[in-house]
Amino acid sequence: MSENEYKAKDLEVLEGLDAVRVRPGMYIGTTGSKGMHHLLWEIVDNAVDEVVNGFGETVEVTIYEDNSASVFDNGRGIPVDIHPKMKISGVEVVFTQLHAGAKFNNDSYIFSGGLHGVGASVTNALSEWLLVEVHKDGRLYRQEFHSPNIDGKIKSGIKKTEIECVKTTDKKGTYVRFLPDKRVFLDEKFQIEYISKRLREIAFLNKGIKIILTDRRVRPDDEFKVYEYCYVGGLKDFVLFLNDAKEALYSEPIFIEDSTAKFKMSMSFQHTDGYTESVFSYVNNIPTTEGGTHETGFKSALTKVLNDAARKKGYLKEKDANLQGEDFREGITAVLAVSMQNVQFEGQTKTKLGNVEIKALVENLVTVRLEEYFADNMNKPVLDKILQKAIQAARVREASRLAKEVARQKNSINNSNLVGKLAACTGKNASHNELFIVEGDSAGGSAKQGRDRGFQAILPLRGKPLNAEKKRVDQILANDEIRSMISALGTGILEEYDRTDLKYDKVIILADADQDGAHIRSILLTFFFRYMRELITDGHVYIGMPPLYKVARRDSVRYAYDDEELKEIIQEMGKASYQLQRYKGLGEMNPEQLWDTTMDPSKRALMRVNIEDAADAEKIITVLMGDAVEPRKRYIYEYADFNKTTLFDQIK
Ligand code: 1YM
Repeated sequence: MSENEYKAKDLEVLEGLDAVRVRPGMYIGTTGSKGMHHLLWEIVDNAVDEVVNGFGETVEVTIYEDNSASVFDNGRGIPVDIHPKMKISGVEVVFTQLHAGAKFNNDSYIFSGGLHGVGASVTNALSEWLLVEVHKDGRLYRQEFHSPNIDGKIKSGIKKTEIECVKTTDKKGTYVRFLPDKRVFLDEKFQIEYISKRLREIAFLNKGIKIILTDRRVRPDDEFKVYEYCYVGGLKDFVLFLNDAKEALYSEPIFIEDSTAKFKMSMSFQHTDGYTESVFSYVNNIPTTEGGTHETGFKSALTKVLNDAARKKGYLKEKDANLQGEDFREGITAVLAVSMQNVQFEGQTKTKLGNVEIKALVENLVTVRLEEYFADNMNKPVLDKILQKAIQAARVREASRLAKEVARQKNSINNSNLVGKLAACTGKNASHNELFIVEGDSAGGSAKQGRDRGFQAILPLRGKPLNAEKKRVDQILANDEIRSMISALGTGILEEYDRTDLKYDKVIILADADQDGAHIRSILLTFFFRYMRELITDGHVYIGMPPLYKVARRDSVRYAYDDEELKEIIQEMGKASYQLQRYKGLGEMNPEQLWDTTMDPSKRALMRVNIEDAADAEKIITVLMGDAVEPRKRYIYEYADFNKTTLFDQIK
């Protein structure tokens, strides 16, 4: 009960502006630097509102040596006449009544920054002193406020003087100067970089208004520093500014602007050759860092219009899936600003626009205007640039998604994928183990029987695996033979490739010594080159060399690996009779023969695939696997000759 009593007593005491001083955090967030700058933003907001609504052109902000700040606008001037109900001047209402002012029930400001806007009275409450000068109807009016310490108690923002006309003037507008209270903010000082950045942002957001910032604090060169911001291009200038150090894909940012009585929208974007997406959004000049309904509307419109265009222009075929929004936003710099009434903020930091009706409003407007823009033949090069970039982004996205998927599923694929295919070896030491990838089931069968199961594993391939050069990564990974291979090796692919997971020291491709076999070897090498390049560069990939001929005499058998060798053997035999067998494929060898000729480490010949120069190798593989038929034929022909050592070093 005593707690409740305390609260009630508390509330009684906290009348008017004194409440602000007791709980400043409730009104300005913090009593640190940010909170102190908030005092300035309250006054700036009022000045900007007046100018943006067409009653003036210029806002001047000045920071003085005593850490006071002033704001001047050349608008109508805050009303100076006596408020009929409150019996005090308009100026006094604005600076002493919490939440007072036109913003809450007045038609002259349609939109106002002031949701932030706890009002100018908070600035007064947390200042040591505050001075207001109003130039109106040829007269200059002045009123002063202060926060004196009376009998050990601080009275916040009470008037020091009545409003009075001090002289005539030929100016119009409102001037407010105040000193943030050191009893609240201690030694915090105004920071010119922070202030200039925000004022520049306000100038970008409010096309054509002029903002002048002067730093009158003594500088080494004894000159005041003056910043001037005025952007006739508005958000378009903002985007150009943000992209200043970047390479744009087209020179003119796209710009859309529209307004009705109760709603205003302005938007601009430009793509760069980078990869980051920078979308900035605002409501009534306030940054909506967490986005919200306006941003969602903009993004859906962009995605829809560009997907439609991609289809119309043939970038997407009928069977192709739509690109995703993020594909169209890769490298984009976009700024979206709306002005509206009854703003609802949501989210963790209350910086997310929640008004649901805004999504459709923005989406429809952006859709219609973008369609118009891209329908214009003049803008075709811009559209092409955007679509090409998005297609490329989608490819990369898809590749990395699949690589991740493979990595994630590595274990589950391993088991389910290899049942009945891989004949594993019993040895567990990867650095001694060998994997034979064998063309065809019958050769696979012989290899399984002929091998040393202690360290040799066999993976037979049925038919030809997919040509990795011609297929997209998803098609490659849908291929059963390739999935078995990935699973058997254990490393994953692309950026997920992990050499420490490799289960074999030697990966030996065993294919027939004919053109078909050469083709399969090429396809496998292309796959390794593109998806497991380190497997090659680490020196794990080998080509097995089965013999072409068997020369048998009564008591001995010899094998020839090419025609040259055959000639030599026959010569050695002299006049003796012999039996000559030409192997048409691995399948013709029985398990013993396959072991003797091709698998036994003490007798076999292997060629290590050695790609010294990856760029060169890619060229060769492109020739091999690309669409040009003639160079491919020529290459396969040479490649089928096992003595060629351009790509492979022969080792014993
Ligand atoms: C340097 C700060 O506060 N300018 C400013 C404020 C007001 C007006 C003009 C104004 C508003 C209206 C009519 C109206 C304000 N007036 C009020 C209130 N600059 C700065 N400039 N005439 C003048 O909204 O109808 C609040 S803000 F409440 F007194 F009308």
